[in-house]
Amino acid sequence: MKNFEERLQALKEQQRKLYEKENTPVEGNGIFERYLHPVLTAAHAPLFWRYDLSPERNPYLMERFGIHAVMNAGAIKWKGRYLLVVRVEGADRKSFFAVAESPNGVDHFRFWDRPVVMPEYGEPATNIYDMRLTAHEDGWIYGIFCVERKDPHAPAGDLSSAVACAGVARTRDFIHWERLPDIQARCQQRNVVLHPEFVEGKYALYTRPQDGFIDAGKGGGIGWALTDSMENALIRDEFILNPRHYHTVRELKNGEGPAPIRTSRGWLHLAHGVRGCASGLRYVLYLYMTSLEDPSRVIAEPAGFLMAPEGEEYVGDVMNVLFTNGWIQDEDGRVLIYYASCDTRLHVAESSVDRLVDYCLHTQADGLRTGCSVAALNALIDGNQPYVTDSESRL
Ligand code: M1P
Repeated sequence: MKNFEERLQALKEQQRKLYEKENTPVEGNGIFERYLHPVLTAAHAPLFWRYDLSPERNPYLMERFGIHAVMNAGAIKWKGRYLLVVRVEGADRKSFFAVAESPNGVDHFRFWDRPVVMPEYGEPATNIYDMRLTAHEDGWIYGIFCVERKDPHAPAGDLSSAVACAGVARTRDFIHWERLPDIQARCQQRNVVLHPEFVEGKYALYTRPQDGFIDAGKGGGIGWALTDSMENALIRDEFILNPRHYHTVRELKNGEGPAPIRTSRGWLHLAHGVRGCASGLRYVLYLYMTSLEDPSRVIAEPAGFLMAPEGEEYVGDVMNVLFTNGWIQDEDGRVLIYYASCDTRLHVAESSVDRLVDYCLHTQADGLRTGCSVAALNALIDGNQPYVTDSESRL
């Protein structure tokens, strides 16, 4: 084994290379381009988070605080800076938030020196995760995130059942967070997202009501609720705007991703859908649009998924999972989609508002049965006949 100083130099060199690594887009399907490398991994956590750097206290230069995974990040462009509020998971399985910053949104992400110290509300949380950021027209930047505690009513010996609710905090600098009361609701809530504008003079929330235990497949789709205040947010009258559906990518559950993007044709929404299969749950990402006049009314939804795991994205802590809760729209219309694979690492894909709107408005909707899918394919082939005239063009 190398001595302390040799190990430290080797670790620093490794870290330097990681931070300097450039990312490049990979030509894709026309809708978006994935970038070659993950934007953040557990290895991006600074050495001074993981190691006690004192040769006296830590002569073997051992890791003293294991960082296991980085994933599901809220995202925002703030004062020209690309910021992610990342879910960081330690070796102890607890998640916390930490801000990572990049000059361009696709590489050179570095964590800020310290993790977010999120004030508690009520009984201290066992775990917090998956923050959705919203720069609201009221002037605050809100973060809504999942707060989990052990179910106090779980039978003796059941150490898995949890109670989840939506925690709320707001900030103006991403360092100081004002914790507001958790959102009150008639049932458990996860994947709650704040709409960026007032609707009928109220705050509007995308919700995911969960009757019964979390992960039991009883999540009721993506819901919609209005609340008078975020200082005491209450989900009372709620309806489902984007339900689950048999034999679709969101058969088992779904949840809103980041806050929607306003476009000239409607609100653009990114979400995740979950279905069961022989290898467990499969999480994919999908898009839909709602009306500008009524953001709770769906006006377009392409069939199937926008993104599903590919290559190394299949492999990790929780296999077969893509998840997103952050995207950034640049002034020129570029859209950066931050997505995690297998609850392990964070990636980016690039598209544009124009392309995503085109995809939503011109991709066939799910006909919900196989005959409709074949009819849609045949319509595409019919339209292509003038272009497939010889063997060269019939590729
Ligand atoms: O493990 C996959 C995801 O599972 C949960 O998401 P949801 O409630 O939408 O199914 C969350 O724990 C999420 O963080 C995680 O990525």
